[in-house]
Amino acid sequence: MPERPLRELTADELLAYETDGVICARGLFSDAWIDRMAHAVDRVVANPTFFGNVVSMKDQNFSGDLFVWKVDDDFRDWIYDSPASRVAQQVLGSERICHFYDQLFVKPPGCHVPTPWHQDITFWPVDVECRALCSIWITFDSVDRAGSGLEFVKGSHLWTERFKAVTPNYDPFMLDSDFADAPDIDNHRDDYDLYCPDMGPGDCLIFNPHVLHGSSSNYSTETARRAFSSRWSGEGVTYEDRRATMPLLWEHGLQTGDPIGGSLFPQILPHPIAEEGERRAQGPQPPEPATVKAVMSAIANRASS
Ligand SMILES: O=C(O)CCC(=O)C(=O)O
Repeated sequence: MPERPLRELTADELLAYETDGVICARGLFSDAWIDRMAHAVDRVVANPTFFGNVVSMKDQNFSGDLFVWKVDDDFRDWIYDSPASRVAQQVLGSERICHFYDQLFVKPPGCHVPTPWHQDITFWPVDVECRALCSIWITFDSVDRAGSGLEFVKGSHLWTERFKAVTPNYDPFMLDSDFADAPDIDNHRDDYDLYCPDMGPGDCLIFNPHVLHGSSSNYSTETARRAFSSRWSGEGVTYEDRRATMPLLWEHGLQTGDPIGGSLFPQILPHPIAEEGERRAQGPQPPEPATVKAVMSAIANRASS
């Protein structure tokens, strides 16, 4: 069973999550977890997964990766053993917690790749009005705004607009949706209640899937900005087969309207389900070449149509 966090979130933090859509929480994870995952991030950056090679921008030193837990044992253990699921359980107030997926965002010193302003929900193959999801973004370095600290528009999770998913490389596949462009926050910064806390290694941001957020280039010439998000789903989140959402490279067996769960989105709390984790427990599970081929050719067809 997952470990308990070093402390529970306070009532004030839980209230701020509801009103602002984001909180910065410190002191939840042990040094052992922080060290272990910092090393794991370095290893994955040096040996990206198939997905990592697709989403990284190697010529600009930006490394991204997704669903790393399927092939890397430290990331798998983060899901099953670390306190992250329990933190999500507290934030979402949900007894059942499934792991949704993990995503790396690594910007070495001088990596001039901003993350455009976006809402996460439109990236994901779920009903866009589902609220019982959260991300836990953990940094392994000291970050501030100029060092590509993640920045949020407080309260924007309550807006009714849904915006286009925009990736750091402006992937045309993701942009091919009917949602509106995100507002031009950077040129109207005074119009918004912006939040970008200075953070140290092991601090995390916990945020709502509808809150607008983004980050600048890493302007530091000395400090790397290594971070990853683990994303969690509570009760009532349903799968939706919608275009312009992140491709899923593993069979999941879900149809539109089904609750999130199963071998790609395993339940962790109140307890893991043996059959869901069975295949992964036997060893790394890279995607099947046939599934990758089918997904990549669907993307290429959309891009050219
Ligand atoms: O780290 C970043 O620059 C982006 C993170 C992000 O957008 C997310 O985790 O949802």
